[in-house]
Amino acid sequence: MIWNPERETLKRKEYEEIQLERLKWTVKRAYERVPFYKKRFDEIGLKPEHIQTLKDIEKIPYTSKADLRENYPFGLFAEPMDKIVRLHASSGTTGKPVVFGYTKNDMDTWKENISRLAAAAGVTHNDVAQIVFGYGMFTGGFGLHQGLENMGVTVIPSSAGNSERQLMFLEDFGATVIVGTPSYVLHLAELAQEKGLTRGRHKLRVGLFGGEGHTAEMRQQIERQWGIECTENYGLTEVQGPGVSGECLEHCGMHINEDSFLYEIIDRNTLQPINPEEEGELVLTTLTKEGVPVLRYRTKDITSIDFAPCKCGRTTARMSKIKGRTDDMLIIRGVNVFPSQIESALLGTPHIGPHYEIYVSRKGYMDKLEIKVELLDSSLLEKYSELERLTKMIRDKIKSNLLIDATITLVEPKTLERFVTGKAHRVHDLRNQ
Ligand code: DLL
Repeated sequence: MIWNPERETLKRKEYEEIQLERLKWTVKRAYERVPFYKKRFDEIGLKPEHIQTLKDIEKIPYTSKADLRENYPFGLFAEPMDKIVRLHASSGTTGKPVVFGYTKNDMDTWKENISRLAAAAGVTHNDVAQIVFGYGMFTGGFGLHQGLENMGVTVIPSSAGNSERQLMFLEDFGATVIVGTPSYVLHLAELAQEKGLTRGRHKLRVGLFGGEGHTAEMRQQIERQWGIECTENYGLTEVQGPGVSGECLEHCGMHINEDSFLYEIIDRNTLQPINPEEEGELVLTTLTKEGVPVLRYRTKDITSIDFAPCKCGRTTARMSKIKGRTDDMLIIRGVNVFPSQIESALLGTPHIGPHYEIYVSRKGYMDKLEIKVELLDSSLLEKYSELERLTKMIRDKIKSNLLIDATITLVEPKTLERFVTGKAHRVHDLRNQ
């Protein structure tokens, strides 16, 4: 079902008209109300009136995470605090986080955007959704919560962690939809299997994933284990949280809420805008945000845009699966490697589970890549020749897909870390320590 046919099935020209009108509105407000943007514009002699076409957005300087951080806590707010009804903060690992405020209208738009992506995933008001995203300053829990409740879905706000209790709710409350990071839903699937919580005892049918990437292989594994169909959605705290885009059941990219976000794709090296159908870094501009408008934010996420019509009937442009973040890309002996490429190469290999850790270290001038992979069955550890064969198979696969030699270490089942409260952290780059 299309949640808002009036807004999700427009002609390209109609989207562009809405975008231009809202872009002008956003730029004017940002210039007049946020000293950071005024200063940026004034430095290069740019005035809001200079933005007359969508392409004119290229005149505006990019905004980076550092710019946002420097304005901690409320420097970027375009509304006084009495108009702000909610605060969220980005999950900064170093230094100060970045704080975002939402007005009542921002909250309504957010709900609408989430309802659209959940409807695209086949969720209806008859569903019972268990949200295993963390609540709190992270936008995942509350973001999905509001949008699902807006649709009339019964929401179980169980948050992340306390996995045994999660499974009890899941079974006893009859959840039909599970909402969370793929890594945590995978962990719950394993635990469910251990506890004999199989189909019949649970009613799950849909998984709504987001907050981190996962490969097609990882998704298949989770779908098989739970017996569900999954879609993913994308977003980031800086421009709203979840709700920027979401996949429909055709599984051919994530439909962008084009009336809320303007997207550009830029070349990772030259930082110049490129044809959005080519792969590059996603840059986003908010089109409706009152609390904290954000102009040309460099997301660091690598994707491309598809304008071809989708069989689902929506006409919104689609983002391809995020290949990785520019700052997660590893350069190993001069070769660019995204962790998602390693995951793709690993999963689908017999005898190994979906858990792995990547270690990159340096000996002298030489980079070393080690991949720890969990075996599905520990009895294999006693069969030396089979272990050797499996190790070689994985090494060869990595070599042929990524052109790098890796050391493969097979470890006992359930010995690698599980990610029960937040996003998965599988890459350890030890070179700069
Ligand atoms: O993760 C917002 C969100 C919550 C989106 C729940 C979807 C569902 P942040 O914590 O600010 O916000 O992290 C944003 O997470 O720049 C991407 O690198 C990554 N990310 C989010 N969704 C996806 C996805 C939320 N579907 C950062 N695929 C983004 C890949 C994703 N990466």
